[in-house]
Amino acid sequence: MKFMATNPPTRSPAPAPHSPPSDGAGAVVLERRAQKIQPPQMYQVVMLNDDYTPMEFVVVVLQEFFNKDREAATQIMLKIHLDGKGVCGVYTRDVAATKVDQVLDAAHKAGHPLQCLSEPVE
Ligand code: TYC
Repeated sequence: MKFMATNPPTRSPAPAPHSPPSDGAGAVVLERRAQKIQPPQMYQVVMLNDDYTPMEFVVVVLQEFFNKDREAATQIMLKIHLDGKGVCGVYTRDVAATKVDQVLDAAHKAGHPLQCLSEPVE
């Protein structure tokens, strides 16, 4: 028996384990695959009440960092004032963390004890 490096293959090679299926005539058929990605975990920025931060400062913070109009900002501020805490907005993790930093920084610079935090949304 003679083996030559130039011998043509007698049958087509087996498809690679993860190559798309072929119809045998050279056409490739792509299978529909189930989507595997999940939406990102969202985080809510929660602001806490205190006895010292002026209401007006909280309203301005809600307008400036959470893009609320004056009416919505006032409603959220009053909810926090009455309930002890309230949600300012819902964001992806890094955006929520940035909002918290911005609020704490602005409050610190203005000499107010305003606190806020971010937490995963259920
Ligand atoms: N309780 C504050 C006051 O009476 C107002 C306030 C509202 C403070 C919301 C913080 O997150 C807050 N001046």
